[in-house]
Amino acid sequence: MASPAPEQHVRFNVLRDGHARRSALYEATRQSLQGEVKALPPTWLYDARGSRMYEEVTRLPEYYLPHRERDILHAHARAIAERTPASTLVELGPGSATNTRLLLDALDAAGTLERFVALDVSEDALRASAHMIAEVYPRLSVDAFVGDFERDLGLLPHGGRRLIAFLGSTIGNLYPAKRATLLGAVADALGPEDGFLLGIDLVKDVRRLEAAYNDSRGVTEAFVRNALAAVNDELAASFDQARFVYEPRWDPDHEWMAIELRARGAHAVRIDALEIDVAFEQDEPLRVEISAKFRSEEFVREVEQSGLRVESLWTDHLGDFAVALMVADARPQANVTTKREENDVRRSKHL
Ligand code: AVI
Repeated sequence: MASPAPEQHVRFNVLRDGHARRSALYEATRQSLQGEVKALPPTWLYDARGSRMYEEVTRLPEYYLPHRERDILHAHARAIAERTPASTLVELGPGSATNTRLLLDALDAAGTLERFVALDVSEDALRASAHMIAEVYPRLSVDAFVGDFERDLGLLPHGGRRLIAFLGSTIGNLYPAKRATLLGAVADALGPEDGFLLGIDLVKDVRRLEAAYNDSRGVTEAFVRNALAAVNDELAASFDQARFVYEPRWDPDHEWMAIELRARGAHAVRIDALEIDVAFEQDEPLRVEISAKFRSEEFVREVEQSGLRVESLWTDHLGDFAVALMVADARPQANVTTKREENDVRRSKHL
């Protein structure tokens, strides 16, 4: 019998109406541009064009993250499927879901897999990946949710044994306080038999880190600059690309890449839809995102304070990247703060 057309077993759900999502983004944009360090919410990076550009980033040789994560999943997906014989794989922010397929293959081979649930802000990327998965795994039921993993985790379907995956070190794009909130929300959402699989990028040689965000072909720069183009298009803003220099830099105090554009000359940007003018001084940065890098031991302490317990943590042969398999910790939580967290909280209070 021919396999059913993908449309028959992909269900799309929009968790917040478009209007509410847009107004929350606009308000966040206003606040971020008026903060001590001017910033844009990273959501602007992932419009339809930006999501396509990001796929190109993930194929760059300098951008080692997805390649190293793939190595780890190649080596350990089977062990993951054995330890968490999930009937549902939930993926937060799957993008093109390339590495996800290694998990789906392993769970499929283990014979437990029935359902794939994906949650992503980018509707276009989500549609493409959900249909791709439905086509490659015709026996799976696929539920795609357009939403925000920072807010909508509790709205995802429960039931059966779930493996929640958050790959690609996307967690590094959250500031420490939001990271703690997300980890706590995951811990709350996990049932006693569920697992949580998290990909994290590790601290390493600064030159390699900076090259990963400043590739020789300028693909990453174009991806980041697209955030300005998206704001110009949607909010009738006057960002002039020529008046900003792309400048991703390693921040050793916070141990994150600060991905910024620096103003070339003092000037003001008008944002008609928000009815604001944003004045930039000469060399003032506009932050588009951060990408935190982790140290394994501190990371384990950090997640333990969020109510999770690390069962396994695998790294690739170069020690570039790690994948951690966690479960909800049934024990009461100790209230210990690591040195790095104290620093993060102190230094990023204004953010
Ligand atoms: C999505 N995220 C994990 C990427 C990162 O590495 O932080 C976003 C990115 N920005 C520039 N290059 C990649």
